[in-house]
Amino acid sequence: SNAPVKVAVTGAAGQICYSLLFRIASGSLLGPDQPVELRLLEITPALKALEGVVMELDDCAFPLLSDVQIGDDANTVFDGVNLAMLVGARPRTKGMERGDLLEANGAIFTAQGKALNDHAADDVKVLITGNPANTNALIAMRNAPDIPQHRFNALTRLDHNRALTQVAQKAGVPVTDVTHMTIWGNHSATQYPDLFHTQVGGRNAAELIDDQAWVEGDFLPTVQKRGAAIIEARGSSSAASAANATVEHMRDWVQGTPEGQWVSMSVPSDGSYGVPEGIISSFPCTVSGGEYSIVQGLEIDEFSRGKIDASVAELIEERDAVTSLGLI
Ligand code: NAX
Repeated sequence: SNAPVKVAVTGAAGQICYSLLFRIASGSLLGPDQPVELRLLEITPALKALEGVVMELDDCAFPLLSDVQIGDDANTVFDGVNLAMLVGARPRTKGMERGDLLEANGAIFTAQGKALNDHAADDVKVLITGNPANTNALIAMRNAPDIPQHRFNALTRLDHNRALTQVAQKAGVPVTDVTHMTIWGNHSATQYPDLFHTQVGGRNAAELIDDQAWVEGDFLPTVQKRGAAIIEARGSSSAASAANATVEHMRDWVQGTPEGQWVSMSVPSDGSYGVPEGIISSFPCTVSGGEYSIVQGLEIDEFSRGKIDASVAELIEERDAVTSLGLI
């Protein structure tokens, strides 16, 4: 049988991981023939709760789960890992300014970037879910100079999936009919879900729906503010859907995207579509052989250009803020 793939997950006692770990261990990430070893990182006060989660993993008797190790030292937990899913982050609490939030997360992602740099396997792929995801990914990437930059991604797949379902419901079709969705920019309320390249049953979604008032007044704000709507309804932030998106992003990054399709991934910009090099921004991507490529040659109209530029401007602001804090 195959040697186990070592998968590191941080924030392992938190709510996203309460779904995520079970999905990984059951084979949703790497398929039904690939054993996995979980390496779970938490802060010291959460280790006891994490032990309880490990008891539940044990109690599932997952055939593919070869081993589980837990700890509060990134250097040990990340040793030899092939995949790293960085979910744990410092949430914004009452009275916290944006700078405080970036600084608190900076401390986490500088340390975890260095630990990955020094201890992860040579083929490591790193996906950041913890918010502010794009900028946390930038911090980790810049603190891991020996790992190729393209191995650092941030999660905008949840936004992508949210947008797919909004379009499917509007068009009255199954979600599988909706393809070529793109989230551009930052995982934040400035993100731009682009309908102009989306297809519904092979037809252009914007033309088929033909309702710009719905696009601007309903579709965009619903997708952009979905996180807040979930909190309002559920009393806590999206967890199972965030875990699902984290699995799907990493699964596609490892196993590839279907021929003729693309997905949204936040990746280090190479300057495509006028997004400045170096920031980690969401693009339409295909994956083959474990390497992603940004889809090239899409026409961007004036409406989309303005929306992409606004979200990119926010990413540049965040980059400048963490630069002046000395985090990158
Ligand atoms: P929870 O607060 O339930 O769990 C976070 C866990 O991370 C806690 O158990 C905490 O102890 C741990 N942690 C904190 N610092 C750590 C460190 N230095 N090393 C290891 N673990 C550490 O949050 P949860 O709901 O699971 O969300 C986790 C993160 O995902 C948050 O930052 C959240 O904002 C972000 N999200 C990102 C989404 C995305 O689409 N990119 C969507 C969902 C979610 O909002």
